[in-house]
Amino acid sequence: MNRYTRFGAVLAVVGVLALAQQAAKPQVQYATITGAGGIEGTAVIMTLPSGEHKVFVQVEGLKPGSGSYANHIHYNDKGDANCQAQNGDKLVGLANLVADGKGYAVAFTELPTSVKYPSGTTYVNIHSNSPQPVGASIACGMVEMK
Ligand SMILES: [Cu+2]
Repeated sequence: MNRYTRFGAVLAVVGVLALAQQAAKPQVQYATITGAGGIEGTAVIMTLPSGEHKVFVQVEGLKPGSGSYANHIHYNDKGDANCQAQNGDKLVGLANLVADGKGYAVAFTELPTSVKYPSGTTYVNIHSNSPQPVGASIACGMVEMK
């Protein structure tokens, strides 16, 4: 290998690495969650190049030790799902949030590539857990592109 071919080989490797890095960049969306009684939290939705989604939800201000809370990504066919209107009649299920002794909860959900992220606006809803296991919304956040 002479100097020039070696230089060319290095350039090629750098180029491939740069492309790989670009292709591997996940897309990130997030939601700032707020609710009555000082409930607040954040959801981060990472979409990997493979189409897989990783969803992290953290919330605080729940009643300490108050059990598990259903939470979902809500959307609708019209594409205008909105927290205030609570008009997202379709949903993507997420792992339950379980309130610890301080009222904190964290949940992580991996959605397979078969789950396409809904089009239109979406929101993350946290539901009350009493008297029924999946009650009305107690906190919500619109999902925005980072
Ligand atoms: Cu829901």
